[in-house]
Amino acid sequence: MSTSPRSPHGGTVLQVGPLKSSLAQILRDDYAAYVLPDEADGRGEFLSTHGQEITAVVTSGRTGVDAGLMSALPKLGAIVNFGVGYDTTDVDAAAERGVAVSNTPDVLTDCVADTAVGLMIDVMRQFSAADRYVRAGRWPVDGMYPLTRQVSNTRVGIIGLGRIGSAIAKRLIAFGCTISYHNRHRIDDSPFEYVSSAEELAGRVDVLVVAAAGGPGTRKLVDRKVIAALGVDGYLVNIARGSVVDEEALVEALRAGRLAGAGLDVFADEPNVPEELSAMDNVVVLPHVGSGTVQTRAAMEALTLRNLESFLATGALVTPVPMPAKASG
Ligand code: 8YV
Repeated sequence: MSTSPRSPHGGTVLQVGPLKSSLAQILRDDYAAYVLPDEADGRGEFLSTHGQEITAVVTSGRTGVDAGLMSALPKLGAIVNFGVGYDTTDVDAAAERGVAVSNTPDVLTDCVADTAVGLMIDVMRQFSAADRYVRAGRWPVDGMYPLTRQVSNTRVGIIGLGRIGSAIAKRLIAFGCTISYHNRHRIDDSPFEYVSSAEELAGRVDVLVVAAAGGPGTRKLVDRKVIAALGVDGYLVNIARGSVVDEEALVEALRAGRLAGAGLDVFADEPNVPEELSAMDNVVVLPHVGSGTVQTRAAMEALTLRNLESFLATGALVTPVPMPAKASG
């Protein structure tokens, strides 16, 4: 079995899960990266033959690296994640093994914030539904489209006032919106009102925007009670992770008319979207396109490669994620 570096940049690289095609090609052509087979049989054979060689993995938030895969890669030093969210990677297991993890922050903030505002306008003004109305030839037959809800000057609550949450707030300030937020911690120098629970925040606003990181700490943070507090005139916008919202409770509330509408870029079981959501005109469903522009994806690709190259050359990542402290003993 070969243990000498396979990549001309040093180390041996493994691609885990599908990646942007130009990135996958660079990994293959310039880094001589292996690709982890999808099917269980091929994967087992690949790992027993090559698992010992791998020093760096490149993956995305869609796939990630779990503890089982990490244990089959004993020389792994870094997991380089394409995307800001890395909830599909087991960071506790990575910390235990001394494996560093990087993501692609900042470069996608503007596009994801644009998407949140776009979803908010779309769901409140019903542009997608009104577009369908025109295309279905209903305007000359049924007359003017029903009136919708004003976006400017509304009260918006943001769950997760990090980079993306703050960029959403900045945009909505220009719309005259009043911003308040809920976060793990109060942000000392924030100009916005901090609300200590998601439920209380939901009860105070017209629109609740979810911008919190996914993972076990935020699982179903927007639960039945939060949705009930948002109420019949409230709108939910989610550009974070489907796991942050109790999707079943959301569908039930929308079906019963207990929520005015929802704008969703992310879902609990992507790419599967509950049929009921797709059928409602007061719901806008997008196929997880938050960062999906040519410019932003190119910047994400470049930052992913900078992290990989830096790790292979120096052992340090450019944009490492904060790691949990190693369990003692
Ligand atoms: C990406 C995202 O589409 O960055 C993230 O966390 O959700 C999106 O920007 C996705 O992770 C790429 O696979």
